Amino acid sequence: HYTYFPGTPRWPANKQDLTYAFLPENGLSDAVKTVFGHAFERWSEVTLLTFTETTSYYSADIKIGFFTGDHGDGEPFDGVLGTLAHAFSPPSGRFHLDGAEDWVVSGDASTSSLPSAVDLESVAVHEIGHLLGLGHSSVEDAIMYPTISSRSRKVELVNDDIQGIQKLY
Ligand code: TQI
Ligand code: ZN
Ligand code: ZN
Repeated sequence: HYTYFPGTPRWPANKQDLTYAFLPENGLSDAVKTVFGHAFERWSEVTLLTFTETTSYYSADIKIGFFTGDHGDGEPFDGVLGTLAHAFSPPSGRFHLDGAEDWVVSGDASTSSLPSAVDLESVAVHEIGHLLGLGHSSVEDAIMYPTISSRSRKVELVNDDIQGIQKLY
């Protein structure tokens, strides 16, 4: 079953149209940005929320960046595997990914030559759930279940995820 963060934080009702931006210093490719776009779409398809990319990092509601090691928020990244990413509860909008991971942007992590390959869209869909206010789910198939088998792809919301987000928004 789905959960929420303590106090059930959510984006305000008058803020259904959210913007997101990528940390300019990361210089991300269009291919990487497209993966995040698809991940946001999975949540906008089942809610009244919309997600629009903006080039203004500092005014965006959701700020996406890749960082390595200590990056100033008290939750340092740990190199390959371990913590892959973290996102904070609403209305923080901070979405950080570990730049040390072997992110798979297109193609199939399960057939990667790297044993540490991690599917970017799978992690993005999960972290966006956190950004919107979902905690972890006890349903194994749910996007918000707290583990993912290595080198696997899990990007489809299941009923539990959908019920959780639709009750919130
Ligand atoms: N990052 C953890 C996560 O996003 C961070 C975390 C731990 C957390 N406890 C939390 C976030 C409680 C919010 C609330 O769950 S992670 C997965 C999964 C991670 C893990 O790097 O371990 C995914 C990131 F679910 F597969 F284990 C993405 Cl999909
Ligand atoms: Zn961080
Ligand atoms: Zn999580």
